[in-house]
Amino acid sequence: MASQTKPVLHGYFRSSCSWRVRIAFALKGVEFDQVPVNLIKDGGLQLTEQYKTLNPMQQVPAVEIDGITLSQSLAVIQYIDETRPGPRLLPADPKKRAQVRMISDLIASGIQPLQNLYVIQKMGAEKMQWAQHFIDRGFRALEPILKETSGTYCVDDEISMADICLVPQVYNAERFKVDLEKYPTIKRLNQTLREIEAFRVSHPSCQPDTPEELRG
Ligand SMILES: N[C@@H](CCC(=O)N[C@@H](CS)C(=O)NCC(=O)O)C(=O)O
Repeated sequence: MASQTKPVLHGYFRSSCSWRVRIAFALKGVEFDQVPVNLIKDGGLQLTEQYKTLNPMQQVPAVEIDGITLSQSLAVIQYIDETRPGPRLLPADPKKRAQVRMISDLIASGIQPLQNLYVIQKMGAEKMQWAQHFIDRGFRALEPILKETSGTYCVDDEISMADICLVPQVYNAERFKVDLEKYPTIKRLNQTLREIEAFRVSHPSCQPDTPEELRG
């Protein structure tokens, strides 16, 4: 049962996993509060003992919602979908639903963890090449899958959790200077999705903790 209290997102403006959750809230029209967790300041506030009580993995996001605390953005998105009215984020059709999960997992398990801050910090001077390599590897797999499953959006013509995962991952790819021209379907879907209000209001450039110089 959805409580009257607003959910609280503990996140970081530039974290792709926090952005996923912000998009899901926006698509469903759910108001929420944000508590910034600066992943860089003082070595990373996600590593403090205090934050560890919210998410023992010491990563963002963590979401306080309906009396529970959830981490893992895909679990959060699915909980929001199951408890809030508004457009469904997973299709009713089992085949399409499986395709949405397949694409979401490919990004959330197969790409993002390999270019996450904690991992690339261990790579020293090679961190750019490392991140590019694993994003490229994932996008090479994602491109033919999306060519097959997409309509206007990742799976057919309904916005879903797959789209919620795709756009923040493309943002990361751009940060790490991956050449998107090699991935025309990914590029097309990203361009279409970026025009949608829920993706725009949740963008890293306009969050409460976005530094002045990165605002736009
Ligand atoms: N599977 C997790 C991954 C969370 C994650 O990797 N969060 C990143 C930001 S996108 C993080 O907190 N990184 C901090 C660190 O690596 O120390 C999810 O989907 O929520």
